[in-house]
Amino acid sequence: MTLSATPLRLSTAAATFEADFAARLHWSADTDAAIEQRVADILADVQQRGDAAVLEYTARFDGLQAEGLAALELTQAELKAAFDAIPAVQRDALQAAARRVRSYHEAQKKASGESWSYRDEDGTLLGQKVTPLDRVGIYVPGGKAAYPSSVLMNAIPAHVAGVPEIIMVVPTPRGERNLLVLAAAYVAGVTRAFTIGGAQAVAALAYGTATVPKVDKITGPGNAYVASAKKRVFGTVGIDMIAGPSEILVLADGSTRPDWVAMDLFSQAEHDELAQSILLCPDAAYLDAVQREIDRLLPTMPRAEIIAKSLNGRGALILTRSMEEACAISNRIAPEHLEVSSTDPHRWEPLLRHAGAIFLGAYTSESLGDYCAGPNHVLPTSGTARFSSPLGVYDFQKRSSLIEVSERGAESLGRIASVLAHGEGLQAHARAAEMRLPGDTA
Ligand code: HSO
Ligand code: ZN
Repeated sequence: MTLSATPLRLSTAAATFEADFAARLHWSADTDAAIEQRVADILADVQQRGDAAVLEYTARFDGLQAEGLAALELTQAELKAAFDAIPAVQRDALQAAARRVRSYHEAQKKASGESWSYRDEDGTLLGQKVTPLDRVGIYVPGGKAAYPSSVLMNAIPAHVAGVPEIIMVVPTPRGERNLLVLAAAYVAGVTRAFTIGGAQAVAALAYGTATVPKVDKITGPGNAYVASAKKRVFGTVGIDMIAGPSEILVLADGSTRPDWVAMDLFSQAEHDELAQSILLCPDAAYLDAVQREIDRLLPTMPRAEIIAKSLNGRGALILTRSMEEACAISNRIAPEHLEVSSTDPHRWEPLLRHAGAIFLGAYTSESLGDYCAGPNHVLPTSGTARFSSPLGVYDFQKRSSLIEVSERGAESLGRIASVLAHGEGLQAHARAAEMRLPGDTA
């Protein structure tokens, strides 16, 4: 059987458009009750038995045995050795990517991650103090989704935020290490690393064990077990988002080479059979041209099977009546990645409100953003870009309000607070404010 990939063809002018569009966008992120139960058991077990439980699960699930959990820690020397062992081109590429990702996040910190304060007319000081988290855990998947680039994208913003301790966990089945992942950990400034994974690693980070220190927040993608574990430990620790399958939406005015666009659609489709690639364009002939490139290029792809499943199951080529309408549909989808493949991307950008990352112009392939442009590649998926943002320095910081009331402020604020406190029936609150008023004698 020869593979083919034929994304659904839709036209906004068709009467059935709304129904077809809704059916194509819909997917189920249903959690499996059996997985939920097993994860709950693993978490409880690690919480109770600590190191011993983590060791047992690691032996059972990853086929990795050790005398004690300490033996599963990678030393800084081992991370450095991994870096030294990879080819020089890879070392250089990792470092070049890390430099750009660092600069971007430093700019992000400057723009919105610094403390601030002001004094009001009574001389009262009001402000916000920004502090980094003390210790964070970064989950790095093993197996088919072991991405060194994701190590950079999680660890660098934490580092830039000023987090002093970054603990990485990475499942390492049968002890076979992924050198590029370890090298990325070295480049990104990971503090400690353990070759453990799954729900047991999330539990170790959330609760702490004799060997694995308890962290304040866990970030990073993982399989269904990891996602379920992260949801369950939320509250005990902070977590980042729970990422769904990758998505790309290309808004095209028909001016970009169709093979470029076809390959960009492939680039997210190759992540996952459930990934979603959508092309919106007001020119039907251009959609035909991209389909021809899909047909021509697919057989050349090592991951053709995943790409075909993704495009056939969730892909769409949508003919719109205008670029304006294409922008409106893009906003409804709120894609993780949005490419504006146009000769005039700045004309359309102001119309685009909901997207994890917006890539402007024909040269801005989404894949450059995945690796090295600088912005983070951990982005909101499944329409959550309507209300959430890329992973950033701000995810590794928290804010404390600062208040210093002057003597005059105690008077003006005290009168307001006293009235409201009495209204709430809270006498101690009222008196605390009143006692600081001039002439209070009671
Ligand atoms: N596109 C993925 C990130 C990634 N791509 C890692 C390649 N490596 C996030 O949606
Ligand atoms: Zn990608």
